[in-house]
Amino acid sequence: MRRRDFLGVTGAFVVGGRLPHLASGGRYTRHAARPVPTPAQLAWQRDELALFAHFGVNTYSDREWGDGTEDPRIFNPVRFDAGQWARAARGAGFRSIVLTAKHHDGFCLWPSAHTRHSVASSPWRGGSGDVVREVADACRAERLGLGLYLSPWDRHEPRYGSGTPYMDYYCAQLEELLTRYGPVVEVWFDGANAEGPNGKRQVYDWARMHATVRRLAPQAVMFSDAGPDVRWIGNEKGVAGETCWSTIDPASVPYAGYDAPNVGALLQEGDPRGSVWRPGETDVSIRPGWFWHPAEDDKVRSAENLMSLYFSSVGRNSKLLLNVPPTRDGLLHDADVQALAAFGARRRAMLARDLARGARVRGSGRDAGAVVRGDATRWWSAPDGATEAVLDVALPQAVSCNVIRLQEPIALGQVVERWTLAAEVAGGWQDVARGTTIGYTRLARIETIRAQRFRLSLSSALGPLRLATFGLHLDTP
Ligand code: FUL
Repeated sequence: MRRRDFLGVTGAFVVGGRLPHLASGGRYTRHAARPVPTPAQLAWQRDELALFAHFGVNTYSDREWGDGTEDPRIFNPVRFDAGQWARAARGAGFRSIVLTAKHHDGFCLWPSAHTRHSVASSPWRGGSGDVVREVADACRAERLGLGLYLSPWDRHEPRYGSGTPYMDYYCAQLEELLTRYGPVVEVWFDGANAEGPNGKRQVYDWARMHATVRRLAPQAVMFSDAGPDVRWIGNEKGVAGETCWSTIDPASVPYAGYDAPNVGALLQEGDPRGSVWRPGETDVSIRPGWFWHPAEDDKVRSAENLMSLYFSSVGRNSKLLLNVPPTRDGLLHDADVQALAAFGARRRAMLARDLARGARVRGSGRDAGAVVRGDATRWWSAPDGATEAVLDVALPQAVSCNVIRLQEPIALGQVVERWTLAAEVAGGWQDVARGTTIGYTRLARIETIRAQRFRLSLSSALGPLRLATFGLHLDTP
């Protein structure tokens, strides 16, 4: 397909600064157009790692879900230091912190003008503290983005279940959060929707919630099972699908909290035929619970375990949102800080050395050498119309590696459906890895091999075939 064909067929660029849609033509007949990410979705994905911080009255009551009757006076993080959270996050390679400004119990970590159920009624800092402000300031100091979780389910607020009056309350709180604390990069909507203090259930006005965020924080991505910008990955185990498309059919998960037998798998894998770009976010906790519990101090995931999570989330075209819950002191626990640091060091060491960098790459099409230049914004393109292609990679000498890193230039969409990697090892050519989707990043772990020549076969694609990165790494404990 020639470039002018697909511009001519659609006849237009997409509004909002996006790249042009890729329309059908020539031999890419399965789809009329491939969705592409917005700049905010692209930036969100390239960050790879975000830290989740569940903090609130549950931290003191030792519960996972408060029932809304908690006395605000239990909240007193006497050694509170958001700088400690942000430094631990930054040092381990995380790029943002998503804070539970309000969880299901309704207690607000900022002094909201619309309720007394907040830090203002706690003894912390004599009732003049503001957790959201201090986390926002700490994020700015460490050059981290700020994300906020505002639970729609509110088990304290009497207006919950009343319809519009509760939505007025909820949106007024969103407005406080999105206007007082500087730019917010992510708004996290939880789909939980059970009864409130009056035994009534609230019908959430998602359209109004989304419009409020778009108006006040156009730069933010919104997360929920149903997006609209970023989707839940369908489980809390830290596992994206081996096959993971960033596209989905919006009708298949119409609203957050939607329950159907196949929804988990659908969110985990996405849908190659999906009409919208809605990449998956993998949220998982470093401990068994989301909130801090003293009994879980010896159940913190190890660096090895966190590496596995990295491979099963970021390495499968998702983003990792790792929860590290602050303690009653208002600090991250030493065990968690150490695990984060060890994970960060190991990930950095693995990525710092790309053994394929500068290799000689042969393949038909344009600029095969781009895949080993370490610049994900440049790519190799297979010949027009090709839905399969081979890249031959020859290194100056044999290397030992156990991780393959592939990236598509996702600013142009996601198309690869199947790939195989062969290497010339002692006994001859052998297939060493194979997979389905690539997307932003596919990391494949293999047994350590020593080889000098590799052959990547891309054997099926839904649109123009391109690759931005072919990387080889060695991950060592
Ligand atoms: C769930 C909530 O019910 C949990 O408490 C936690 O916040 C998790 C991230 O989302 O839906």
